[in-house]
Amino acid sequence: MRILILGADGYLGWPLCMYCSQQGHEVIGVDNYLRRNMCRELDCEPLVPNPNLARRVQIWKDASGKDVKAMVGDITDYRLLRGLFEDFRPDGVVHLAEQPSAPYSMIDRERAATTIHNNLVSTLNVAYAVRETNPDCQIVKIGTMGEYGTPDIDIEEGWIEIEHRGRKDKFLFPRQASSLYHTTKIQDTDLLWFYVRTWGLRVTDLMQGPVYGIATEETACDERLQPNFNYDEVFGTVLNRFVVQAIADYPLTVYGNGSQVRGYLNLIDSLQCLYLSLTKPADRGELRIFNQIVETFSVKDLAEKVKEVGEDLGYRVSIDSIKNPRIEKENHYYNPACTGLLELGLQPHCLTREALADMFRLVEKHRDSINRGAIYRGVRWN
Ligand code: USQ
Repeated sequence: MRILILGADGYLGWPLCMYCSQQGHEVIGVDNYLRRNMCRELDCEPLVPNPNLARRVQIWKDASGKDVKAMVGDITDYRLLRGLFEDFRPDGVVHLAEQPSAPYSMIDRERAATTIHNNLVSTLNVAYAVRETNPDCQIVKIGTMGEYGTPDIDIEEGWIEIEHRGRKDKFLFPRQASSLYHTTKIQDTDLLWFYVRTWGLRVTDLMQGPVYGIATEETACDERLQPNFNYDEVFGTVLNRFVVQAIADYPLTVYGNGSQVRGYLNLIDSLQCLYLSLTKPADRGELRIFNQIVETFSVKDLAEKVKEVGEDLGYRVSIDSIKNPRIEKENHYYNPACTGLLELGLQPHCLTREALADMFRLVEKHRDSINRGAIYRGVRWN
C-alpha cells in the first residue's frame, strides 16, 4: 500500500512510519513540528532529544534498509496537502496531525484557538483532499475515548440504537467531553460523519485511550528512533509521567482521589490497531468506529502499580493526592465495549510488571535529563 502519515513526527506518528515501512509498505510522513515547537515554547521537551524527521529517516534507513519519505509541511495549508495527495496517490491516509493535549487546550484563549484551528481545519482538508483526488482512499483518524466522557451507561463502539416513542434509529453514541481538546475530537467525528454521508468517503475513527510506553520493535536497533517521550504535565500521559516521577523521586501526582477510570493501551498495541485499520479498511460510505483500548484502570491503580514495581527496582516511591486541576468526574461508572479491534486481529499486550519494569529501565538511563520543573505547574480548567 501507499500510506500517507500526517503527524509523522509525533508520539504515534514516527513509530507508525517505521512499523508500516517494516511491513513493506511505501510510506510518506508529513509534519510541521507543531508539537516540538509547543514543547520548546513551554519548556517541556521530551526526555530524550529526538533527531528531526530527515535525520530519523536516515537513521531508520541505515538500521533497516527501508525507505520512508518525509516532508516538513503544515496540512492546514490546503494547497500543500492536495499537492501531496496528487503526487503520492495514497491508498490510505492516517491523520494524526492534531494538537493532542487537553491541558494545552485549556491554558488560555490563544491556545484554545490554535487547537480548534489546527484540529478542525486539518480534518476538513483531509476530507477535501481525499474527495478531490481519490475518494477510494481510506481516512484513518485518531479520535479519543474522551469524546464519550464518563456517562452512567455502558459505552458502545461509536454507535447506539435508540428507541423513542415507539420508533428506532441508530445514532453516534452521545458525547460530552471534559476539555476543549477532547471537544475538537467530537467535532472531527461530526465533520467526518457529515462527509461520509454526503460524499461516501470511507473512514475509520479510532477512539483511543491514553497510550503508554517508549519502545517498539523498530526502536530496538537504535535508541535515536524512540518516539518523543513527554513526561510533563501538558504533553505527558499519566503512566509515562508516573514512571518518570518515580525515578526522579517526585511524589506521584494523583489528581483528586484518583478514582478516575480510563482505558489504556501500550504504544505497540496502538500501532497494531492503526495498521489493522489501514489494511482492513472500512467500506465506501461507512464511518467505522472502534474503541482503541486494552485495559481499564483507575489513576490510583496505576500509581500503586508504579510504586510496587519502582520499589522492587530499588526506588523510594510516594504517592501524592493533589487537588484536581481538571473538571472531571472522579467517582463514576465506566464500562466501554472494545471488541472490534480484537475481531480485526489485535494481539493485546497487558500492563504486566515486566512491561512496567522495561519502561523503568529505559527511562532511568536518562534520569539526569529529567526537568523536575516541567512535572507539575498546575494548568487549571477554571
Ligand atoms: N492524571 C492524574 N495525574 C497526572 C496526569 C493525569 O491523575 O499527573 C489523570 C487525569 O486527571 C485523567 C487521567 O489521569 O483522569 C488521564 O490523563 P492523561 O493526561 O493521561 O490523559 P488525557 O489528558 O485524557 O489525554 C490523553 C492524550 C490524548 C488522548 C487521551 C485519551 O494526551 O491525546 O486523546 O489521553 S482519553 O483520556 O481516553 O480521552
